[in-house]
Amino acid sequence: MMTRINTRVRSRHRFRGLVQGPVQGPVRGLVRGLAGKDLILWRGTSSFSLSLSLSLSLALSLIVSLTLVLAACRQKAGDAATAAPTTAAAAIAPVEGAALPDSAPPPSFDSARAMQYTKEIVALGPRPIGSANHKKVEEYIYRHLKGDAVEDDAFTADTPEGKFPVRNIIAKFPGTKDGIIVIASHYDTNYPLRDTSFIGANDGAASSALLLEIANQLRGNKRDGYSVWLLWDDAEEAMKQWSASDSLYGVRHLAQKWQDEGTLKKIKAFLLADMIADADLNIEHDQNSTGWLEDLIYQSASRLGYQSHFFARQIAVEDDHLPFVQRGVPSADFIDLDYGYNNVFHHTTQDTIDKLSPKSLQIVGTVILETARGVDQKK
Ligand code: 1BN
Ligand code: ZN
Repeated sequence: MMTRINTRVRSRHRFRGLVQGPVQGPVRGLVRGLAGKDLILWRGTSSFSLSLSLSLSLALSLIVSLTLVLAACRQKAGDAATAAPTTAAAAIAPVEGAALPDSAPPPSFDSARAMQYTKEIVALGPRPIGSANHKKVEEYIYRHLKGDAVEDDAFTADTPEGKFPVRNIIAKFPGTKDGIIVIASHYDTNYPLRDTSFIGANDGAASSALLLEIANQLRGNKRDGYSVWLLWDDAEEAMKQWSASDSLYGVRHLAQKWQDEGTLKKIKAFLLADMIADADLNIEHDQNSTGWLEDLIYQSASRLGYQSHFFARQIAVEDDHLPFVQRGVPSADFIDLDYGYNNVFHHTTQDTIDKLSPKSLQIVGTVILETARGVDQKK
């Protein structure tokens, strides 16, 4: 069964094609074309036609190799370009005091391991709040955080479908600086789709797996910068119809709790990951996120050579960062809401592991960590 839930994206501009078309399309097309031609050339039987075929094949290979090298050079140059591009990216300003030394190595991130975690979470099945599978995912996350400083924020949510237990899980990794960077992902799956095979491979599983891999990178040595708190938040999804009161149950509770406890004012940045593993990765330029943090994200992506996956489109996204934005915490949402043509896989049973790529996990994982380093250095 294919069920589709309404999305709530207000698109202001659409200029995706301008950014991505010239860079990635032609190279892929050429490789596919060559494979087809090769097969035809090798069909000849006489030695003359065979050697002619060989020569043609060699010549063609040479041309194709040269073209590929040129295309790769062009892509590299495009990725590394400092000149103002002709898209939304042109509006991204450098973040004052947040420049990173060029010598700093890129952050480590094991994307194969993150992909394996994604598969394991998906294998547990649909995980709507209140279900046995939901409990299994909680246990799965705890198992991977053995020995870490873990806290939870458990409460009962009053929803249009009744009362449900909700649990936010927080793993705390200390740093040398006074302040906190929160990196978050929801782990529940869509409740209205609970009786379908919807498993949210991209929607909840991949970003939760990404956080588990970030935990692996943080574990063991004190971070040279702010403390990082990893947050697996719960009950992000609406129970019936998305509204301010029917959505984001976990983070709304936690933001209020951290405000009451005085934790909120220590948070230097709240970085949210959601829907980040689509093989065709296009992270949105979210208008609800904090401007300077979005600038820093683009700067970090550029430094790693990944900016072609960022900010081709500007939209305003309602997601788990909202209760923090509303309380004045600098916040940003790493989200790709173009999952399949026109986002057709989002909130459907087609949100499955085959649509995802470890490369996308790598891109988002390292850009998040690079952005955290930029936050550490911001004056
Ligand atoms: C993201 C993943 N969301 C729910 N599951 C929130 C959302 C839905 C954000 C639609 C924008 C559009
Ligand atoms: Zn969802």
